[in-house]
Amino acid sequence: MKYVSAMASLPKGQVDPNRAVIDTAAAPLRRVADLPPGSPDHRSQTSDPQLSAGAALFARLKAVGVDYVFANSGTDCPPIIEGLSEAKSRDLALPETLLITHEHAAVGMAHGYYLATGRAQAAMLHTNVGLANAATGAINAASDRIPMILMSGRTPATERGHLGSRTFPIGWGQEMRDQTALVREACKWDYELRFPEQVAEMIDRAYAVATSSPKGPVYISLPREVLCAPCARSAALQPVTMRATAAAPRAADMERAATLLADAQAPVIFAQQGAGDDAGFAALSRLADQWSIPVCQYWAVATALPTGHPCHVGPDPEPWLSQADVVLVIDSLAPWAPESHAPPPDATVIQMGPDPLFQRVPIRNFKSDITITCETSTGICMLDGAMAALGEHNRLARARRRAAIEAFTAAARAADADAARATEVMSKAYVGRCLSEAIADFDPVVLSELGCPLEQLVLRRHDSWRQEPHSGGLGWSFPCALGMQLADRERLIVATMGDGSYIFSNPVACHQIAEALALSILVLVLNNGGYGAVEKSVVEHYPEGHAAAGNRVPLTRIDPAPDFTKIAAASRAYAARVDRAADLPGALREALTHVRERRQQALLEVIIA
Ligand SMILES: Cc1ncc(C[n+]2csc(CCOP(=O)(O)OP(=O)(O)O)c2C)c(N)n1
Ligand SMILES: [Mg+2]
Repeated sequence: MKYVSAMASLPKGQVDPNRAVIDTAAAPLRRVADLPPGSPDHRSQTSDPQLSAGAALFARLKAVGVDYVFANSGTDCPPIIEGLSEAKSRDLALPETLLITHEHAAVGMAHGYYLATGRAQAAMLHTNVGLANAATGAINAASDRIPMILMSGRTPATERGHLGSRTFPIGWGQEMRDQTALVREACKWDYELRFPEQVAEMIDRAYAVATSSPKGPVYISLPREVLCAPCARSAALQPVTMRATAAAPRAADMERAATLLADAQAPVIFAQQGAGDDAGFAALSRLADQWSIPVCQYWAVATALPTGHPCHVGPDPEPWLSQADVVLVIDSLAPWAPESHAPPPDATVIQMGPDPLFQRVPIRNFKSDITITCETSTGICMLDGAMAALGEHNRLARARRRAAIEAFTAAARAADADAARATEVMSKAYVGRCLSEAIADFDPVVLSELGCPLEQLVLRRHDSWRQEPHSGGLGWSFPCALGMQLADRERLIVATMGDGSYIFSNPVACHQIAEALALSILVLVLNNGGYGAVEKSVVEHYPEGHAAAGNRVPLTRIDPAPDFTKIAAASRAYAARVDRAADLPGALREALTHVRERRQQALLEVIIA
């Protein structure tokens, strides 16, 4: 049944008679059957091919480049589900739509899919409640600057009289004054669909804004009556109207940065978010190597250099920062902790990246003498080129630095190896080293959410490691791994996480999704019986305090713990528990056999100190 607006109520000359227009504010909707036969409104509704707005929505998502809509449905969805079926029956090109059984997982999968492909995806959520479940994932996506289109239904505005009006109490129960407020701070842009014919241009704009630099999630709210209304098919299928933009640096700033770094006596580079892509990774490796500049990854989220690179000095800003004369900060939210570290007051600090001042963060006062807005990889490549053009600068200083860096990294790697020794109760370091050996022959991606430490892994690619975003919304790594595996079924994806983080991920939903979509990831749960990070934080704040003096720091133990292997086994995963250090290498081999050869998801619960 088709509904159109009463066009008589719209000012003359403002309406394209070939389009169905809905004016939700002013005009009551009328059924096509109620229009006088032969009237222009009736003709425009019956002779012009039309689509429901719900159908147009999916076709448009495909047109802009969305491969998957990670969806969780609800009573706001009839026009969406009907629209999808309608679009299918009309042979429109559509994205894959997947039922994802928890919204947190839906957004986490879009996050992982983007990391694996560089292609932004969409999540369809149920009104305010589904959106609330997705909010942590949206905060994480914003922190990692992951573009995606988040959409949720809006409870019907009308209480009667329209297709899509409220039908039972949930229509009132889910009403909010400002539904978008649930995710607005995590989103770059948001909009509530008002007219069905806006669908195409709204999606074009949403996608272009999300994927423009600095990238991030956007949100669209979709009222049910508007989705039920028709729009012109031709408008929905017109060519995409808007394309994304990228950041480009000012050449003069780049040259100044290159000269400063080349002339420096004690330069240092910070790069928390990695090097952007293969080209950026190779350029940073070359630049650091040729100029003998230490690269520090304090609280790394992604790898910026191969882990074995001679200039990869690890996570500690000392001794480099306190002696530096030139500091290059590449896309790092908090490159060091001002409470503990600082560059000398006269050091020159260069900050570069897609949003080098992190403009949405209210307080972030890291000095920036030269500020360069650029895509990370492009900026590194340009800097590498500009420095290479300077030739044989500073050769003596480079050689001196090289010797100091190599002595430092040799000692640091010996200490890492020592920390990874097998002990009676396993450490995270030991698990990390065993994992690294077990996966050495693959081209893995390792995710760590309070899981295996970067220092213990041998990694060679820019995209072979991710840590949880700095927003710290736990439960991120499991769904992120699922999204990565969906994007690349041949790659080995290993999600390593704490027992707390595993529970935050809604593991029942995640294992169900892995089975339903045949995503054979390996999950390592490092079980220390609770919230080790919280406990550590309490003891560091109050080393002589009452909490530290007691047997147990309150509010940090998961006791009794569930049997993690049974949660996985409920979805027919391969699952095993490892208590003894000596058993871990064999257990990893066995789990990998299931993952690689039998294409079965696997979980190892590893008991650690
Ligand atoms: C959604 C969410 N809730 C709570 C926290 C606070 N938090 C930070 S670390 C942590 C403990 C994590 O425990 P686990 O994953 O087992 O790692 P562990 O610290 O024990 O190594 C918690 C609860 C958070 N970051 N995110
Ligand atoms: Mg724990």
